[in-house]
Formats: sequence, C-alpha cells, structure tokens
Amino acid sequence: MAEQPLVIDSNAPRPEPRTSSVETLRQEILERLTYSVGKDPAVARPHDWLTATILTVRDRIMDQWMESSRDTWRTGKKRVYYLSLEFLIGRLMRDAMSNIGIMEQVQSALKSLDVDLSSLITLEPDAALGNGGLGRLAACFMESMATLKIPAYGYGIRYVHGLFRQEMSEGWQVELPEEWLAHGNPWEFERRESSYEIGFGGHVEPITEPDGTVRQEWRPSDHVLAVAFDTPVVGWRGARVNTLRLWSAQPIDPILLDKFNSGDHIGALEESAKAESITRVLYPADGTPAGQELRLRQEFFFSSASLQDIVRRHLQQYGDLGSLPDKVAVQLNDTHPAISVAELMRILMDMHGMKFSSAWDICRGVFGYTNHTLLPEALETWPVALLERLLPRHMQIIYAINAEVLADARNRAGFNDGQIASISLIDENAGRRVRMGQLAFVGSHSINGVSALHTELMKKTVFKDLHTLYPNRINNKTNGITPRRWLLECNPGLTRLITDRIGPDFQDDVTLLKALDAHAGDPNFQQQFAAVKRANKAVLAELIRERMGVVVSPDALFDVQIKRIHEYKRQLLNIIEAVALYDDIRAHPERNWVPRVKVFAGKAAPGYWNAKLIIKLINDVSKVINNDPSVRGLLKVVFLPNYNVSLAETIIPAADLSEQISTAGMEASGTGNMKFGLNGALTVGTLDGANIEMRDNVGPENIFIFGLTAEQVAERRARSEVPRSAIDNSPRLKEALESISSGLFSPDDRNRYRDLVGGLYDHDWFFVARDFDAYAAKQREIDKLWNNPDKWYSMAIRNTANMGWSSSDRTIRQYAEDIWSVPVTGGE
Ligand code: 4GP
Repeated sequence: MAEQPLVIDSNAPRPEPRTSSVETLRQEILERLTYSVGKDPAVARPHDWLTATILTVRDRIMDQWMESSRDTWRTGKKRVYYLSLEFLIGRLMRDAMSNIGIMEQVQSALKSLDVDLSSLITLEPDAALGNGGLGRLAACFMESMATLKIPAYGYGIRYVHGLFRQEMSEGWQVELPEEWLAHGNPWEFERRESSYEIGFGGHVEPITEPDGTVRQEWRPSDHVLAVAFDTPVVGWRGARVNTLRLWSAQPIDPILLDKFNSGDHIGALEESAKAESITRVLYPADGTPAGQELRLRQEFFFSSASLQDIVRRHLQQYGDLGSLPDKVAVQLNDTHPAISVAELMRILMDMHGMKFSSAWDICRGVFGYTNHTLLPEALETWPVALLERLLPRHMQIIYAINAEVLADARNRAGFNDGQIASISLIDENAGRRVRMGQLAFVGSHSINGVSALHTELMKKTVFKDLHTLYPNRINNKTNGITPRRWLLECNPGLTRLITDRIGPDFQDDVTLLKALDAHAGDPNFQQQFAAVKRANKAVLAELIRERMGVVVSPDALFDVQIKRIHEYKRQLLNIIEAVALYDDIRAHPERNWVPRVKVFAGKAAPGYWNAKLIIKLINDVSKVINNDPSVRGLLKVVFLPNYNVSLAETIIPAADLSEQISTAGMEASGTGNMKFGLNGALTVGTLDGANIEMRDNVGPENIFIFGLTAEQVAERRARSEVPRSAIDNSPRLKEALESISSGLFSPDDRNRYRDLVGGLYDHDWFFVARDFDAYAAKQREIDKLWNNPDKWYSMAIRNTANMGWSSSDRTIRQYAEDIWSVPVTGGE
C-alpha cells in the first residue's frame, strides 16, 4: 500500500495571524455571530454568544495548531499517541483563553456587547467523556504534552452521551442521559477524509502468495466506519497545539434503500443504528465489569481506527514500517486499548507482510502500558468464545503471542506450571478468558504504575510472575495534575495573592511555589490566604444554598470528599463518623464544637448497589442532621448531585479539609488529593497511593495521616481477621452503627441499612470499622487545629508551597524521558 508522501510547501499562502485587541475581538465575535452562527445580534441567545465566542477564541489557536503539525512533518520528531477510552476534559473555553492569555480582552470585548463572560463560561457543557481519575488524568496529560511541546495525539471515542447525569430522587441516585452535544460542539472539526473501515466477525482465510508463503487474511462479516473529530489542545502560553482525535462510528451504507423502498422504513435504518450504537454511550464502568460485547466493540473500534491512522501517517512520512519504534510511541491508558497489541501485529503481518518476530519486536518498541487499578474486578478479561466470534484473527494472534511468551518463560526462566498459569494470556479457571492486562504487559516495553506504592504492589501482586520474567519493564510514574486548570484557572484569587507575594514565575514553573514556605509564618500573609479561602467558600456556600436549599456558613470548616462513590474510597467511613459526631454534639452540647460542613459529591456505577446505598445514606443522614435544632447548625452534611469537572473547579478552591481515606493499598494514586493540596486544603488520609508522596513532600507535620498500612491490611485479610471486636471495643462506633441499622435515619424503611452495617460486622473488607477510631481521633485533632487559625493557615500555605511535584508537567517529563524517548523542549 503505497502512501502519497506529504510534502509541506513552506511558501503556501497563509492568512495573517489573528490579533487580540479588545476592539478586534469585539468585531470578530459580532462577525462570528452573524456569519457563522447566523444570528442577528439583536436577538441572539446566550448559546449563540457562547458559540460565537468559542469560534473567536478557537481562531486564535489555529495558526499555532497548523504550525505545530507542520513542524513535526518537517523535523521528523517522534510522535506520542495516547490511547484512552476516556478523556474527562470538562469545559474548554476558559482553559483555552487562559492558556493563550486573552481572558481579560475577551471579557472586555463581551462586556462592550453587554454580555457577561462568566455566565457564558458556565453555559458551556462539561464534556464528561470519562468516569473518573483515569479519564481526568488523560485530559491533564494532553494539556501538559502541549505545554512541553511534545508532538502528541490523544485518541479516544466521541461518545454522543458522556457519563450519565446524576439526579437525586428522594435521596437515591437516578441516571439520566447526558447531552453535551445538544447545542453542537464548536471546538471540533469533523475530518471525513480521515475515516477508516473497522471490521467485526467473519473468518480468517489463508492466502498462498506466489512465492509459496502463506499469509492469513481476515474477512470480517461486517464493517463500520470510524470518522475522526479533532479538537485542538493548547498548552500553556500557546506553546504548542496538539490534537485530540475522537472517533465516531458511522454506517458504511447510511440507509438500505431496497428495504426502504419496499416499505421497511425502520429496517432500512437498522444497520445504521447498529453502527452508531458503538459510540453512543460511555460505559459507566469504573471497577465493575461492563461485560458486554458492545464494550469490546468500542475498545476494538477505537484501537483499530487509531492504529490505522498512526500507520497511515507514518508511511506517508517515512515510507516504511521498520522505523515505527523510532518515530512512534503509543501509550495504552489501562487495558481498554490492549487489543491494540494484536491489531498492530495483524496490520504488520497480514497487511504489510512482516514476519511474526519482526512485528513482535516493533510492537514492544512502540507500546507502553499504564495500569490504574489493582481491583480484581476492574482487570479486564474477555471470553475466548466472544473474541473468536468477534475478532477471529486477533484471537489467533493472541494464541501465537501466548505461545511465544510461555516458551520464553519455560525455556529461559524455568517457570513452573503455577507460574505459567499465572502469566498465560488465557485464564483457564473461570471459563476460558483472555486477560487483557497480561496482553498489554507482554506487548509493551514499559509497564507503569501511578504512584510509588501502587507500582510496588503491582510487582508483588497482579504482575508478580510477569515481573519475574521481565524484571526491567515495570516502572513508576506518579500521577500529576495540570496546575493551569487546577490553580490558575479555578482559583484566580489565590493565583493573584501568590503572584503578589512571590512574583509571577510560578505560573510557568509551579515548583517555584516553594518560595511560599518562607511566608507561611507571616501573620499578614496567613490572613490574606484565609481571606481568599473564605471568599471561595462564600461562592460554594451560595451554590449549596441555590442547589440544595441548605444554608451553610463560610466560617465553618469545609470538609470535602468528592470522587466516584466506591466502597474502597470509604465515603461510608466518613458518614459514619459524621453520625458519631452528631451523637456527641447532642450528648455534650456544652463543649466547644467546631462548626463543620461535610460536603460529598460523586457518582456511583449504575449497577453498584452498595455505592448507591451509600449515597442514599448520606442523603438520609443529612436530612436528619441538617434539620435537628439541637445541632444548632454546628454540623451540616451536603451531597451535591452531578459531580463533574466544573463542580470540582468550584469546590476544590473552597475546601479546608480534603478527605483521602481509601483502604490502604486500594487507591492506585488519587489526583484529587493533589488538587486540594495545591489549593491550600489540609489532607486527612491513609498511607495509600500518592498520599504517601504527598506526606513526604509537604512534611508529616502538615498532613493528617491515620489508619492501617497497606501491609497491615494485607496481613489481616490473609488471616481472615474477624472485624467484630473492633466494633465491640469502640462504643462510639457501635452507637453510630446501631443508630444507622436501627433505622434512625430511615424511618420510612428501618431495614434499609441493616445489610450494609451487617457487612461491617461480618467481613468489613474495606476496614471501615477497624480504621474508625483512628479516623475519629484524627478528626478531633483537626478540630483543635482549626481553633488555632495561625497554625492552620501556616500549614495550608505549606501545602500549597510544596505541591510543585504534583504537576503533570513533571509526570509527562518522566514519561517522555523514560518511556517514550522524546525530547522535552517546552515549559522551561
Ligand atoms: C483511577 C485510580 O482509581 C486512581 O487512584 C488514579 O489516580 C487514577 O486512576 C489515575 O491514575 N482509576 C480509574 C479506573 O479511574 O477507571 O480504573
């Protein structure tokens, strides 16, 4: 398949780059409104203004976008491809304006047109093409790669409906379809010329070549088209603009005219509906196996389209595939794109005539794999029978890879049968299933965990035997967050304050925040820091009043736990502690209680009953506590529905206390912990994930660590310790649990929480009961500190000062150097 080489004509005509004076912006917004949106400014609605403004901002990114891409073609730099089933990008307009530095001008331009920028910002839909941490990490990485001038593409799926919209019905989570595309998406460009056929099903045909060699050819029984939609991703100060390319599934034949003409109007569209269903919804997976064929179709669909695109681009530029590992790095974000390993092998062998061994070398040169969770239920496996039916050629290739790896294990490493069974790509235990984690591992030269502890646990648990076989492949890359979105944009008050104190350089290098350490003891600075926090809390308090009808005081301690609802994240521990505190406040009204507002937000996977029950419990408890006059407003509990990136951007700057209380050994890293720390919240947390690195960086005296360690948890699980005594020995816990299980908070259904509480007595898999006393004691320590504001804010300042390491720029530098072998030229 000869590709046309792409020649960049540097003399090709180009438009004058856009300028950004207030007057030009005003004129262009009006022009966009009139000529692109087609609306008379006299009758334009807010959404029309939003579209016109986005188009005007977008224009200012175009020149750099094209220049960035031309540069890669011209210089032959290596490209990084980040394959992810999730990109939790959130809103884009403020981010783009801030990164190219035109926020104030746009604001003034709109103001002169009588339009308020901040209300346009909140009108933009929150693109929720992800479940949680893994998806948000992908979005932060995209921004950092552009900032560091790494030529990179994100590849994913353009879901018509992102993560469900969460509403509450009498305290229960209800899932509703999310409609981020309802008003169109002015950020994206449809690229019909970049579409690829994706096959499913069918059979494999051996073809004998004229020279006598036999080649396998997959003859799929059905096809869909993957059509590219591109969104520009602009780095800090417009350093570089990369592309997020999301694939949309479309039918090859939009309508079967024969059927239609014979009167079967619905049947004529059946194929079309089937094709489009592939990219219709994001699976709310997060730790529960979706288990449906459609999810496997999604995974193959986007992997195949991306690899076809990568190979096409490479051939166009370099003409041969031998140089692929020198010019291409593909990072697999978890196992969701793991089928890429077999697909690249198929492309190289079946379509380009390569031998297995050369193709296999190329594969491992190209791929890296990031693991994001050790939860057994989240480690994907697919029934062999399903793969044989849906992807028959890939199944053959997986068998061939497996044979290669197992032979290596037996011959070179002398593995015994137990070890062989553990590394095999085929799990023979619970029905024959293909282990996608193993496939991703053996097909990659690098396998990384996302925090130091997580990486060590990977070596000891899920990939123990593979690690023995390939001891140099596992490495750690502790997660990070982009300080642009998670400080400069979401917390302009703090950004101004810090700039006034230490100058603006930290905006380009967040490690310079360290200079704030020297000001942590300055009472004046502490007061200013507290004033910024209070202003942010007032904004959140207003949001809580508006949305929930609950009045909270910005002077109370804002104690926040926002993340997916999962038993291992232990929202249950937090709410039980709230119940115990409620009991205490009523029992000892004379004590000097610290006023607290406990804020929760997060979505539960729709099929995860206990998680949904925990949401209901939080809501039930909040109803009782918030309305009990004897509490005198000292404790308020709020569950804010429909958690998403934008809500996080409002909540995080307003938090005093960040709850990172997962069962040790279970949270791979956490990234919310970093966002809170950067914004000057103190953390109460376990020695889990990146909390450990946080403690090392901010100092143990500036963080509240409690609870069992990962080792202790593992040891107690191994000997099936009976948890009951932990409850018997803790009168406060016992009382709290009794009030919950007796129906005090659920008078309409007194048995509602019986089983949930019973589980704590019987097995307590997540160590809620056994960590309770340590947690409750820490909370009282925190109360004491709150009464000493000088100390509190000096600690808060030290947290902000020492979060430089948490930047995703740092993480991406490490990926670039250790995994991708690409130079980093930006961000200096
Ligand atoms: C998450 C992990 O649970 C979280 O600890 C980590 O910070 C994040 O990935 C990014 O690495 N995992 C998922 C998932 O979101 O779907 O498995």
